[in-house]
Amino acid sequence: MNKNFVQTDAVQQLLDRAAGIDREGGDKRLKGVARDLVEAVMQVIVKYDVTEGELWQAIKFLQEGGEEFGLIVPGIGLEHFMDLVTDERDREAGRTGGTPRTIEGPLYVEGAPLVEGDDVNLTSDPDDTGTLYMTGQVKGPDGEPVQGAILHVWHANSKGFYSHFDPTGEQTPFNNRRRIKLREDGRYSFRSKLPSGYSVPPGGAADRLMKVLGRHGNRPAHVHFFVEAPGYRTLTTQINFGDDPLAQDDFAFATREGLLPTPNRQGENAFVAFDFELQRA
Ligand code: MBD
Ligand code: FE
Repeated sequence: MNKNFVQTDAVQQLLDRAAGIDREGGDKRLKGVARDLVEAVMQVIVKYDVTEGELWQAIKFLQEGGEEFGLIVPGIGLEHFMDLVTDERDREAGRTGGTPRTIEGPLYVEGAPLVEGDDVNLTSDPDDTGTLYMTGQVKGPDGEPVQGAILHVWHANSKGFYSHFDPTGEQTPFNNRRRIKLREDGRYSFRSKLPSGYSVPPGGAADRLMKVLGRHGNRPAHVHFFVEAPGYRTLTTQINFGDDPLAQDDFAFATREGLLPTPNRQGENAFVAFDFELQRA
């Protein structure tokens, strides 16, 4: 059919009316967003000759997959796209430098225990893996130690499951999740049971989507961080293990240059030294 069909008067009028653009009231910005989103879907329908049956199949997928949108958004690259958008906006504003940001993902939980000291233990539950030892320092743009920092850490257990989201129901709340209050020198050191990579729930919406795209829903072993301190911009980031086979094939596109340390493995334990550099607020 005519590739420009969406541009015809009848369709353009339909779009304006459907988004309430021809009326008073409502939210002006959202009207524009809604209109353009629907228009983009219409363009896809025309380009791919989508049938009515296929449209309803897609709607059914969206309805059933609702609970897994938090996984689907990183899986289709949208969450990492927002990293790239933020980077670009920063460049335009002349804000550069510091540890790269990368996606938060859907598995952070607020309110983890606040702990302090050296070599703090993040793991509450027994686990059969070795131990991850991490050390480093939070610094500012001039190499100065950042004072009053809080390091939020969260990661999966040896089966790739996160507390609060574990289908086996085996983990106590906040296992492998802590907020670490850092000293005035910005240094941190913690130990935690070594995480395995994450996989989306088998047979779920994210898994089915990955399969029809000829992809997989797996992530390399990784550790998430927020780093916050007064006077500095909060950093959302994570490290992915550089020697994980999926280090360059992360279904969530979270791995970035500068965030791929290779652990120093000794027996079943692993040691990672990693410094964070924050931008000033
Ligand atoms: C994860 O552990 C994760 O970090 C992301 C981004 C998506 C799914 C699972
Ligand atoms: Fe994760």
